[in-house]
Amino acid sequence: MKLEELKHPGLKKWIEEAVSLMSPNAVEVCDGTQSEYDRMIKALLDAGLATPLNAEKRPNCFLFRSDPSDVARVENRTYIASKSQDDAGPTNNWIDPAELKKTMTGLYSGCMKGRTMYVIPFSMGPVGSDIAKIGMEITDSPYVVANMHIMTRVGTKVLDVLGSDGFYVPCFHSVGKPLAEGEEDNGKWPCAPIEDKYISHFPETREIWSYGSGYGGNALLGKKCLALRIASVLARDEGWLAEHMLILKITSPQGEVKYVTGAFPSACGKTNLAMLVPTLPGWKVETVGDDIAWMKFGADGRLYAINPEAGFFGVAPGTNDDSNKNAMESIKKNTIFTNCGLTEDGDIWWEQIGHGAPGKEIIDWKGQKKPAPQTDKSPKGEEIAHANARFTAPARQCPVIASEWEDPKGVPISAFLFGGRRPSTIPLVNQSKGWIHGVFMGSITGSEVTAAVISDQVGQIRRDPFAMLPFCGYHMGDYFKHWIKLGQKAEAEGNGDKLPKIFFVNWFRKDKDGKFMWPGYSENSRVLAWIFERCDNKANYMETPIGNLPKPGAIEAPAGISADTMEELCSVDIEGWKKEIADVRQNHYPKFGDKLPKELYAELDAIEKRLNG
Ligand code: SAT
Ligand code: MN
Repeated sequence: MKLEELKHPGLKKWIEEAVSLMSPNAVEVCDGTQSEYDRMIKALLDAGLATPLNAEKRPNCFLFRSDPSDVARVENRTYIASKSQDDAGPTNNWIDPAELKKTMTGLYSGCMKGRTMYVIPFSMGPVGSDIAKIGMEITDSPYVVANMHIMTRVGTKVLDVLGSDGFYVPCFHSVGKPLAEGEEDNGKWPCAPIEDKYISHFPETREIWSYGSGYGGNALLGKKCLALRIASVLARDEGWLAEHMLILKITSPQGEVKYVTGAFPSACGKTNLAMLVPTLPGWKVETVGDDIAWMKFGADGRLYAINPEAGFFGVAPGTNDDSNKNAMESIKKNTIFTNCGLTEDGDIWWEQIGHGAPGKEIIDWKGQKKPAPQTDKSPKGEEIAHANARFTAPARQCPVIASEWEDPKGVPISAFLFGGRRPSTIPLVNQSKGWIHGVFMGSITGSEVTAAVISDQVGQIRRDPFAMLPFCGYHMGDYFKHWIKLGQKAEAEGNGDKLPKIFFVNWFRKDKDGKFMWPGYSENSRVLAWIFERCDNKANYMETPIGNLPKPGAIEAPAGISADTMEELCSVDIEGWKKEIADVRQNHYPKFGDKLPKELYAELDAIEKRLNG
């Protein structure tokens, strides 16, 4: 589509300004069609950046290898440039917006020479949904266009909803590698050196400016940048919630349906939980979303959620038929793979894929030939796939995608789950005593640091409140306050009983020998069933100082788990909790200074008193 055909004068002007700043060879407005997708892939094949996979094994699938300096989100180059530093808060990187725009305008100047500028009109959420938002991403990367086709809804239908004066979030993206006359990418992933990479957010003007990276959340700007960092600010201002949460549909043996969302820090198996295959007879679990939930109150006082995304951008290593059969099914066709291994028979491979690689040799994520692994493991430091290798797959290909996953009005939420990797202290499941106690649970969410992460912090809890620490576009203390206020408002309006119930879960308890006490994965369905029934005030529970826990026998033990283990998983570790409270008081809450809501300190005091009482 041509620039002249656009019906939105503001949009046209914005694009024209970008063209004069970035100097591309050509400009294309994306229409979102299959032929456009195919054209992007063709351009990437011609540039030597894409490898087609075996068309019989993985039809319409392509493998990419990024630059070793460009393999993940770069948190230390990610900025929240609000006018006042205090609005960004202590947990975000801040630069004055005027200064940052000056620096980045310098970088953007002529940055698309030798390349085509693509303008991607995209909708986060079903096109035209009241909860959805429109973004416009200007990019010089056909890889980004192809990924955005899968991850969001792209094209002319979005422009139709936008009309001549609709609101959109303007997003600039450039890989930061202009091409000289006659120069081509020639198989080399284009990006800028780390010190020139910027992933910038301007909350007041609702803008995103990204430069220098072509990878994942740095470049696919609908995901973490728009759907979380900018959307969290919109949600604060407009009275809704933009959360880093999966969305599940649960059906009981009686055919009753409930929807729950859940926030978990990275590496807690969120995508696996989103696609769980229940072991509990008669129960059914289906997927609405695996990463992000946008939630608004409906006229009936209930909270409705949509998945703003249209695809999965999942971590490949560790995904196999046991850990996530439904993800394995979702990536059988029409999928983009990035930084995976390439087998002799033209298929992808990664660590813990569930089998060795066929033939004699394999090509690793850096493009080097290595001996084909006989098992699905590799020695540390010699991985074939990068640890953050990804698949980009359409959500509609998931065998357990819920039929209503694209319902524009969203699905009514009955429960929120919060959880992390906690080898001690935190029970298997714990229902909050009320809304603010639930906000407290969200605020202390975190995982214990293992030797694999940061050596000098092993054993400490790395808190990731609401799993939003890298994704909240404003001060986290104000974010807690926003959560508290939403609950208070619902209660004041007489809708307190319609608020989702809040639960703290922990699949990762270990015994004294360091062995996991709970099998996790499919067996988590037992916990989901208890939660489901608690939402109707059913299922046996006991009141404790830390919340409502399942009574012994309320959750039937999975095969091989003793009654004693179940009891330990569902009991209060008084001494452990006293330490937890002290850690929150001394090391966690003070980080947020004056903005930490007093209601949360009161909650801390109340729990401590009950533990001592
Ligand atoms: O690269 S993404 O930000 O999209 C994925 C992630 O880091 O969670
Ligand atoms: Mn995520």
